[in-house]
Amino acid sequence: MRLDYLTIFPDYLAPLGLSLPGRAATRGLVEMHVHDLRDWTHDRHRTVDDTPYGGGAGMVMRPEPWGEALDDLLGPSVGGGAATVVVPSPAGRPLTQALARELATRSRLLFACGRYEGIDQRVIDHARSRPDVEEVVEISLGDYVLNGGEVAALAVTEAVVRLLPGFMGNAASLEEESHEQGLLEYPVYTKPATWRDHEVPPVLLSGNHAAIAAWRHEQAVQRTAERRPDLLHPSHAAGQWQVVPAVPSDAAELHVLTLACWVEEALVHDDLTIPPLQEGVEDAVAALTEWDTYVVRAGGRLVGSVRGRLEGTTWQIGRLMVAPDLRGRGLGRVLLEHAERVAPPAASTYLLHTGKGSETNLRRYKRAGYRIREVLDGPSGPAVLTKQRRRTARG
Ligand code: JD8
Repeated sequence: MRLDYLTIFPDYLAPLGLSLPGRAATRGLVEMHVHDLRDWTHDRHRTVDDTPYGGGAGMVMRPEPWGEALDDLLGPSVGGGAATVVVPSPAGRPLTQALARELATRSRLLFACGRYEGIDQRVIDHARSRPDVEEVVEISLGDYVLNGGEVAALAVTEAVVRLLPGFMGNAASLEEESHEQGLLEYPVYTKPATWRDHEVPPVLLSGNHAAIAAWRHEQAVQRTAERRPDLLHPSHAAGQWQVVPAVPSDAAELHVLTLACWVEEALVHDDLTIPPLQEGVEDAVAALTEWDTYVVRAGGRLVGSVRGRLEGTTWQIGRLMVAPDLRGRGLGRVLLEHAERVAPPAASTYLLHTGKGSETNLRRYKRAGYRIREVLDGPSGPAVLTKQRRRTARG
């Protein structure tokens, strides 16, 4: 990923050379270039600001230096493809983990760090019209006023670069993070077990991973309820997703959710031929007679589903889907565990498919014990994954 920064205070961005972004640059994951906007002025005083039309306090940043800088930095001489122009602004979209994940998919980010009362609006309007600009994203760090965009540029850089593939040693740890799960962090502890008469919660010393996971989830939900109830979704509060057998009247919503979930897969693989996108509502109705299908509703909305059918001794699990806005809350894991649990006694192997390029899905299935058995040769594969069924006391 290429990162460019336009600012009148280049030294303010010196931290980019340190710790996380610095390491990413050393490892060739990113290349960062800081530019002084005054280099695109032509008067003796290198003027970048002027008085606001319509009057009022303060000064506004002149459009011309920005225009010339964009011409140079986005021109063919620099290359690197179309850029996403990130404009920190108190009037911007709040920076969230979801937005950071989105920006981490871009090949090039160009940060326009404003000062004074802000940048002449025509610079943003002009940037939006440029063919070498993929998108202009105005971002806010939060509902408080800073004096410029540099701090936000540093924060966005850190939130994005740490998500780049290959950066965080084990990507799995990213998944567990708060905001990824839509919950706040649970409390963490390290040695000594007793410190200044403060004990570490005994469950953490128990070695019982299921109990530790349950305690941590409970702590995360509790903290979120206390500090950020706005993040809590009814399902978190309930802590229980209700997985129930599908009924014929679910078919239409199942069809809509299928399209919503597989359009992403089709885009990843540039393959609109994948079966879920070739089906209509009538196919969803028919499938309910061929597959044991289960759904989850939240707030009356069908937000998740999975299905299974027996082929010999193989329990085929399919169409595991979670509404895009509810990803990262553990519903996918609940649906997969349910699909495995309801497999008939004759089933000794679980089998499922996913796009060969669907990194997140592949990672999740591998973490659930699945292994890639083969990759079919379609545009999106798919990858075929299997897992041997472990017999529990209940068989
Ligand atoms: C960019 C100029 C200063 C802002 C007059 C103070 C972000 N969360 C955030 N708060 N403030 C900013 C931010 C502030 C900026 C600029 C971002 C460029 N200023 C202006 C308007 C009021 N002064 C921000 N991200």
